[in-house]
Amino acid sequence: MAIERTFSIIKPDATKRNLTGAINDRFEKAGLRIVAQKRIQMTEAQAKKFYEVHAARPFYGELVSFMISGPVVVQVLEGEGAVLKNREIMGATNPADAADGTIRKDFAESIEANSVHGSDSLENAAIEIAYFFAGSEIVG
Ligand code: IDP
Ligand code: MG
Repeated sequence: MAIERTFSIIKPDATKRNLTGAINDRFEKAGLRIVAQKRIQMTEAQAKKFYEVHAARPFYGELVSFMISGPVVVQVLEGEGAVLKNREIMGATNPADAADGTIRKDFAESIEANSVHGSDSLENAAIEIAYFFAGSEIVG
């Protein structure tokens, strides 16, 4: 498999509980390299645009409020098959369905406050990375 880059967010529920390092440890132990990272307070406009694909879903408004309820850590992860690998490390959206040893199984509070975001395709990864990072901020 090829070396890929994927986009990751450590969500407000996790930054609030001081889990940034514990989550990053999962990525690094699985062979993903953090090639860009910054802690930011997302604006409402940024969160709305980022989750625009879910605009018609009943949870959209609450999701946007949650994502701006505290700081997040946005990241670029690089490695062999990084997009799929990160989805595996994260686990299922609902922590109740997530496999043992995944980030969401071990850390998520609920289906909404589920600790991490990860791109679902290589195409979306490129779009999401460009939304938060300049090329010069990514150092492989
Ligand atoms: P994903 O993060 O596993 O890719 P998506 O279906 O893309 O899951 O949903 C985006 C985010 O929206 C989820 O990570 C979660 O925070 C939130 N979310 C998804 N489904 C629900 C729901 O049924 N209720 C509340 N929040 C949800
Ligand atoms: Mg998704």
